[in-house]
Amino acid sequence: MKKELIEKAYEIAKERYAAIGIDTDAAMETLQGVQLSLHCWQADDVKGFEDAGALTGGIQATGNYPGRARNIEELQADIEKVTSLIPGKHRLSLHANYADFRQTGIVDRDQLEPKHFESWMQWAEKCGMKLDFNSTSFSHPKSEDLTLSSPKEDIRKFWVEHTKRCRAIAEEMGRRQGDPAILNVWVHDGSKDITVNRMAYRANLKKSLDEIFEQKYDNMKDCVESKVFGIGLESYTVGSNDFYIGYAAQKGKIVTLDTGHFHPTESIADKMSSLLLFTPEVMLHVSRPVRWDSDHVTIINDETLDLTKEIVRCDALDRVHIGLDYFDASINRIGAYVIGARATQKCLLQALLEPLKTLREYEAAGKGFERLALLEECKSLPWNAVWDMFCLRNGVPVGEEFIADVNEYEKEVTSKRC
Ligand code: RNT
Ligand code: ZN
Repeated sequence: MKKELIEKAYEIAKERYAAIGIDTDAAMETLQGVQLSLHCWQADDVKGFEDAGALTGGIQATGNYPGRARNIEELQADIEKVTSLIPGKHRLSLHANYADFRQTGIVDRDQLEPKHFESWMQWAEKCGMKLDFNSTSFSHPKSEDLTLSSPKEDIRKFWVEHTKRCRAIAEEMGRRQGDPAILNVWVHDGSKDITVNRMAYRANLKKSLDEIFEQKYDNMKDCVESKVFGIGLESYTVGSNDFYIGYAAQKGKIVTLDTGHFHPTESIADKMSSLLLFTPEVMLHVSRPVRWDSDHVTIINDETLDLTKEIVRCDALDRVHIGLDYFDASINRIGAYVIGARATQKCLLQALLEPLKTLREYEAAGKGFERLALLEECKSLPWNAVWDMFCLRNGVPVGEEFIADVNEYEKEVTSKRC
């Protein structure tokens, strides 16, 4: 795209926004500081490198588009490609089943140590990327319907040990990168059919979490992710929203809100201002549920816009960690990353360009018509010219130009994987 055209459009947009009291350069500066936590698992349909077989835990990556990453080198190459097409600096969120066993030999999940992620840490440092981490209690022979909440003590202990080790790995990542690594704990635990032991399993989960979190760390942060239901686990989810909100509020832990893990018309955006009053920070898994937790690629839609606006309206950019979580195996996977990450950033930019001061003045004065009118007008202000300028300044493709880059990478790299 012509540089002059982008600059011209930006100058006009800048003036247009200035007229409503918005500094577009300041908005871009703020956006520059927001690091998304890119999920490693879009590249390979959540398979990981343990050769564990089918994806379990009630989640599903549907589609069979060719070219998924089959090993660490391919996954790293894909992530490097993705980040070259997204403005700004971002983090990578690894799952525990993506350990590198090439130097160490394979160990089970209750034996994982930082050394199994050494090559990831070195690679991340080389790329200037910080890491986040996730325990993995699915896709494993000991992954029964219940893991951390299991009444079978050997099973429960195995997963407690696994999760403890994940915290130690996150601590090492955080120490090395000089910035806490976020450890997300999501377990699928639940029941397909009616259970008459809801309380007992939840008590087990609480006990397990207490054991897991006993050790204090300085370079990692814990978060817990709830869910409504998983496939084959439709009747009961041990780690429900109420369970984790209660737990996190009591213990000072972070709640992970996955936008696909609530009832279809429930507003996740509305949860921000409540959670932020009672828990230290919030972690997000930005996704796009279509009828269920389908993990479609994130796009600009009302849900994502509402969410980013709430973060900005709560003045909470420094307390909210924005991770992505979707896995679409039906389209080019690199493209899926780029679309979702850029869409999230575009929503954030629109949030940052909101004339909040004026809107709040209207609201305080009871001027409902004026507030609604300005909110409506904002929707069609030239935020996209600011976005184009943001991409230009970051040296990444502007507008739809990245389609050609993704296709080129497919031609040269991913199409050769079989
Ligand atoms: C599953 C949760 C969880 C997973 C990842 C792979 O419903 O959203 O975050 O997507 O752990
Ligand atoms: Zn999630």
